[in-house]
Amino acid sequence: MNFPENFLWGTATASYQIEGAVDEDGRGASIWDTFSHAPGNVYRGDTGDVACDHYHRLEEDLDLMAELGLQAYRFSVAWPRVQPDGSGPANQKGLDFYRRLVDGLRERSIEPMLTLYHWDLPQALEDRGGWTSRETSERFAEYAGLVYGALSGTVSYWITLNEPWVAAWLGHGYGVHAPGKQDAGAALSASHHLLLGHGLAMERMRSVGDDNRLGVTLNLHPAVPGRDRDADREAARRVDGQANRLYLDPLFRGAYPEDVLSHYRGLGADLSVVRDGDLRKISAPLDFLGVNYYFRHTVRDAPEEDAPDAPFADLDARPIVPHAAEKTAMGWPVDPEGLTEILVRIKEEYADLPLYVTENGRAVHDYADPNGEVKDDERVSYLDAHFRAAREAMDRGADLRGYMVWSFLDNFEWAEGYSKRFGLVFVDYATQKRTPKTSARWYSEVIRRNGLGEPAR
Ligand code: IFM
Repeated sequence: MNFPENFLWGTATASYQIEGAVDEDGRGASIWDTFSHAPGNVYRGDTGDVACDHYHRLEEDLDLMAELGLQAYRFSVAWPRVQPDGSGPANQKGLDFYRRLVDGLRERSIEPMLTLYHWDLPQALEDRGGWTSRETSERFAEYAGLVYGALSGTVSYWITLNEPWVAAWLGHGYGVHAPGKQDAGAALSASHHLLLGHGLAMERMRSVGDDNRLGVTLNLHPAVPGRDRDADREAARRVDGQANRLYLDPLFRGAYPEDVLSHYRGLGADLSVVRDGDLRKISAPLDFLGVNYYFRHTVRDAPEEDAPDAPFADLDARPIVPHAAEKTAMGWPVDPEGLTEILVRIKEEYADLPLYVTENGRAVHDYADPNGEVKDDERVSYLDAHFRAAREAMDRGADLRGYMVWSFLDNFEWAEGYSKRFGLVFVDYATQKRTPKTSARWYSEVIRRNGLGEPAR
């Protein structure tokens, strides 16, 4: 099974999850520094203070990427390295780090794909209302302009936001991510201001006139009823509304889905922060859409559900994981067909534009065996099945141009700390030794052949 000649194979990471060096070279505090240091928020009290120490091990990590034959690398810029308190002139040392990263990638013929926001908001902006405040959208555009001014000549792929649903709802609705709020109104307002920040940043970057490709990354999940009942079908529609359409509709149709707004109005939460002209900016044309895919939501109607930290409880819905499903170490069901569905849906219902899988991968209970090897056959078969599902979507007309496996390295998995490993490369956090897993060697071969052999079992 082959892929088109220019198909881009790579991996992805994010700043707070790998960099460490949180107090160096003028970096300011982010909401994840604050959140992870507050007791009870992260498994075992883990923080990103050191993480994979990538900030100090840049050359070694770049060499490893080259050795594995990666063609692309998606990373994120830490806003508080560039603007320690979220506004004003750039901190040159912060920009220098990303300049070294990008130059190092180019020297090794690896295409950089840059994400401007992967959740590490400067704490100083949070103190002024964070994403519930319109000012943060404006500051984000200013920050985007600074990074673009410094790197637009060497980076061709620009992603404004990573997974605005997660930042808005896990951060402000259900409180399991920074900044830890549990308030549907705050989640709606954060959603809008994130999208507005995207629109303003796009405008700012477009005005420079460089011939780069600009897009945004959404986490998308098909939502299906758990049982053959109208109540479950309705619950799946509500989940689809909040998880998918609340982002796809404004980006591609310039409007918020009325059924979602009406549900939240019933709970006393609204989108009154929207101003005239915002949706026009949000729906400005994209050069590509980044899709992060992990699993499908199988949903039951659950009117009695009221745990404030349970995603979708406010929709009277509960996602279930079918008993028979294969599950990852996160407890997420393995469901490659969902990737085909979501890629085809974008083309059929929204727009026929270039797509990139900007994240996909699985957590495994990895360990180094007595010979020092990490044999993650489950990850190999997971990726093999998902690459085939992506190829199927292409055969059905989706314009998929590339695939970034999550993740290059094991890293800080947010509220799960270091307990969950997603990397192609194993990280021994005590020594920072990197060991490519079986999946890393297998992926190198996929890239070299630009295709797959017999299905992995
Ligand atoms: O680790 C995260 C990443 O930061 C965003 N997408 C999902 C990954 C796995 O949970």
